[in-house]
Amino acid sequence: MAAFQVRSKLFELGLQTLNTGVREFSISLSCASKNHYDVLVVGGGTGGITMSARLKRKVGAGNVAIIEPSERHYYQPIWTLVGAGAKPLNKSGQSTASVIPSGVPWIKSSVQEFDPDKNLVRIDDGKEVSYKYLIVALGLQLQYDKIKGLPDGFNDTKIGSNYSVNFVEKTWRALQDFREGNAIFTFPNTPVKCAGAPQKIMYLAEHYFRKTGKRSKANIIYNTSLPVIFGVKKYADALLEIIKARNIDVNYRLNLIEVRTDKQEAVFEMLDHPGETKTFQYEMLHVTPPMAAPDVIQKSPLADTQGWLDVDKENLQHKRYSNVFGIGDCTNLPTSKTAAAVAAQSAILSKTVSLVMKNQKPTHKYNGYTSCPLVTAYNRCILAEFDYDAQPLETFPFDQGKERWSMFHMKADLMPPLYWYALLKGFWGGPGPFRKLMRLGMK
Ligand code: FAD
Ligand code: UQ1
Repeated sequence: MAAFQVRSKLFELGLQTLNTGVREFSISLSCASKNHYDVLVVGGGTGGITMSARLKRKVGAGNVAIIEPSERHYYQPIWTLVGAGAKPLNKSGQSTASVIPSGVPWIKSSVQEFDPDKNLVRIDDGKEVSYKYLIVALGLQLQYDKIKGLPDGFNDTKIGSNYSVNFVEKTWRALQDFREGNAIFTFPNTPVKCAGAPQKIMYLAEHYFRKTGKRSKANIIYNTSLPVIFGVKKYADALLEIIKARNIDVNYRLNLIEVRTDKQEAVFEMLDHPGETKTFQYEMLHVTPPMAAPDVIQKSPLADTQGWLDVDKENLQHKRYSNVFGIGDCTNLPTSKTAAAVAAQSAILSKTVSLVMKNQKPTHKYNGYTSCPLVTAYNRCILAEFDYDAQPLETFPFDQGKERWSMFHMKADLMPPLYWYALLKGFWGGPGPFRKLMRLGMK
């Protein structure tokens, strides 16, 4: 029996090697020779990999290609816990080669220019890749350099940022090194991905200081550009109660513009008092950087006036180029930018693309579903889920506005496998069907 198991494992490994070999061959072959694809996916992050898996099933592997420059694909949502020292960074990434659906050619390059009137994109070496249908999934750009003193300031061990693979471990260092003074957490004056993440790390820090006996020496301060703590009233009310109970200071309409590491000072502009600033001394600083659409979209005819990919909010088709579609953080969909939103969008977008391919009108409608697991301690989480109207759209048959142990474990232990083995494989379109099932017979 044991010998049989060993033999079958060896056989499996052999097949895997063979598969990898064939795949690598097909990648290099296609890179070298082919420059036209029925479906071209640009960006191999959450949305790009998910859509290529779904579209491969529709049109066949050889007819879909992905353009993506990075060697590694990251599960960014876990960085909240990496920054708090609760998960290791190395488990958050896998090689890009391993997440690209088998047989789908990987063009390892960056898109430098969109030319949608000619149905093509230009990549690093000036080469043109043309398409019949284009899926844009380029995510967004982090703009640390818009804050004076950054990114160099990250050399100071008191500053961290969960938003970047390069700086997330610095958050954990700063937490551990904290002795006495202000622990400051910021929210910028731009759209961001996962709008809850800038404050999740603050609740974790507060809990960490309590666990390590440093709480009485810490002033915890949340300086946000927004006029509210969170955009959905139900969850905002719950968060404000936690903030009060944990003695956290919140300052609204403050935007970080400068970091002076030599004096440990953070300078904020007062958005409601133009020209005025407020300076805070910090012992620890967590920076959420300004964010924007990638430059390559901003300078293209695909952008809206703010630079985001201009798509229809219901069917995700580009508003002017009917063979172009968008998903995820790079779009101007008026909802919170999350992987959960990408999941729900992917189910709609694959139906939209199928119908457009058959010259039919898209019929399925995205309702703006998004979700933000608001981690409020090392063992507690409020699972926010809502739609375009900022109305709660909850999956579970209990009040998700309460901090729960179960929701923490869902975030920390169930979401990563759901991401790697269901979403990226094109089998997870969000919890919509489960919501209906769980709420059967309820209001
Ligand atoms: P990305 O996954 O960022 O992918 C964009 C891809 O495009 C990248 O691979 C990039 O290399 C590539 N690219 C960029 N420019 C080019 C170019 N010119 N040419 C070719 N390729 C290019 N979401 C949740 O649902 N729940 C959470 O709890 C959560 N927490 C988060 C916590 C943190 C700290 C962070 C940072 C994010 C969190 N998110 C969360 C958000 C989630 O990770 C993103 O919304 C999601 O990854 C967006 O997917 P995307 O495909 O739009 O962009
Ligand atoms: C989700 O679908 C998703 O994408 C895989 C996330 O990103 C990691 C999430 O954080 C959440 C909360 C969801 C929604 C899933 C359920 C089961 C409510």
